[in-house]
Amino acid sequence: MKRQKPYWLALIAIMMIAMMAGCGNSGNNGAGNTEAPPATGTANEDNTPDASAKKIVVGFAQIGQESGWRDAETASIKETFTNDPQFELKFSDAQQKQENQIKAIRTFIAQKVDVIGLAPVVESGWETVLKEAKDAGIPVFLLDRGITKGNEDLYTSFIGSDFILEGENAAKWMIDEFGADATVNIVQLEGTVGASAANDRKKGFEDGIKDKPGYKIVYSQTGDFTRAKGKEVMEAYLKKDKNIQVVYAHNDDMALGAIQAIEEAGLKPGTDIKIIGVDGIKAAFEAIKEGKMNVTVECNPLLGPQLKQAILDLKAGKELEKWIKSEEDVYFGQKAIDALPNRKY
Ligand code: GZL
Repeated sequence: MKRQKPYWLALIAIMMIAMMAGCGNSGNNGAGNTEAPPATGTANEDNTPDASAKKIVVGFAQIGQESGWRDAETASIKETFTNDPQFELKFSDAQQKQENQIKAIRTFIAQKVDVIGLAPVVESGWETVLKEAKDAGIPVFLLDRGITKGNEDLYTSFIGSDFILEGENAAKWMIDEFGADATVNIVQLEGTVGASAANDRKKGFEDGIKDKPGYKIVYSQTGDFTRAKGKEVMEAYLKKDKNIQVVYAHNDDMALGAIQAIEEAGLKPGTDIKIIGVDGIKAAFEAIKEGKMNVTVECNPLLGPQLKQAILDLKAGKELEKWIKSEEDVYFGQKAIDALPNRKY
């Protein structure tokens, strides 16, 4: 009798073809949340990912290296994804240029990555390239800064802080410090022009003082989130006028630059002029301990773990929040001094 080819060979062939068809990028349900990418590879008995399993490839388009906060965020992302064998990280640094971030996203699309992470340097101008990612079925997560409202269908989730609340908290500390009826002249050092973190920290702070007629922002200028520019803007202002009681800087790096300028102008930062920063970098805690700075409103840069969890949740088919918020605090006085030894960045 002619040997029949075992039918099970045909069955394996069919299964192999089915498995091959299941790989590749996920579909897109068009609602901004993308269907979970197909399960890839296998796990060992102890549920550790099998080294031969297809890695989840993450393309991250970072802004640059403008601040201590940004460096901490980059370190968190690199540490999170390079230390986990389930993932492969492709990382790009745009040197503060939106066109470089857009180029990086297009490269990630061409490379057919599984997920794209983006810290958008400014809010506007993302619609075209994020539509390309969506059409390619690649889910996008925004990290730490947002994009123009109305484009929620172009990304899965925004992982980051409530910048309006941070501005409100800065104003609240100041009013508690001086009193509701005080006369206070303020210099505001704004972040990068067009960045959501700058727009919203400005809005929150100005909303916080709008019913306090004695509180006046006598000068408001961008320092582009850098220490050097923060110092430059403060130097120029102090040459014209020294009758200010507060500097409100949209990040600690600009606050630290302003501190240098105030000292070089012969005034005492932290005493003659109160200094308010945002971020909570270690150098700000040290300046508070030295009495040269008064308060830092924390903004958490250690977002790598939250991004990784969101990607795994998406892969598992879970519904994700559109805004995955970071928990933060406000540090001043003895509370800041006590917290300094435990600060991670
Ligand atoms: C906030 C982040 C801001 C920081 C700055 O999420 O985008 O950008 O506050 C950084 O230090 O430059």
